[in-house]
Amino acid sequence: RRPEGWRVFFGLDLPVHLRNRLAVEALALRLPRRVAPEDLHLTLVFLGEVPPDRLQALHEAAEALSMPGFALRIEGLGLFGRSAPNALWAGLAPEPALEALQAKLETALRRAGATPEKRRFVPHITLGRFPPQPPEEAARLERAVVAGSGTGSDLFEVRDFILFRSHLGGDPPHYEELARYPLRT
Ligand code: 2AM
Repeated sequence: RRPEGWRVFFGLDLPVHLRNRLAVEALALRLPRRVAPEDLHLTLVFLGEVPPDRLQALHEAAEALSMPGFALRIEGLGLFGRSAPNALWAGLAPEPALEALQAKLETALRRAGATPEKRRFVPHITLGRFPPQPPEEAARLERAVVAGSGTGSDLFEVRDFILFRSHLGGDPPHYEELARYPLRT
């Protein structure tokens, strides 16, 4: 029997003006389905279902992290789902401090008993998740991604990261902030 768990992940939120800007961009892209502006985020480590009694150890591991703040730049667009895309996202300019935070957090969470899946970290902000699209719509989205890849570059300060609980019950899912961890050395 699968243990009753909370679906949780660690991530970053975005300043409201950038969420609004991305939401407008998502509208202009005419995505099959969009992520609501208040739900836009960048995932650092996805944990999936965690039994509530294991959460405290993960929370303490996150609290013990000591990392400086940094700046990120939203840049470019991308698709997931090679031949039949099922998500469109905004990318981030390469930032070693982000890679370092992600790696340190993942290592700390593993030590605290979590088992995040070992996928390569591709920093992204999902603007839309949708059923795999047929060739014609796939081609349109690919053209939009190419056209949008040089545009929209926004710098923002990352001062903390967040433990989110994901509620799948509704449509769209709702992300609840459980805890926030300041970045400091
Ligand atoms: P996505 O935006 O690319 O879908 C909550 O589901 C967050 O965790 C989303 O940002 C999602 O990424 C991310 N995530 C990473 N791995 C996941 C997985 N295996 N299942 C669901 N969400 C995952």
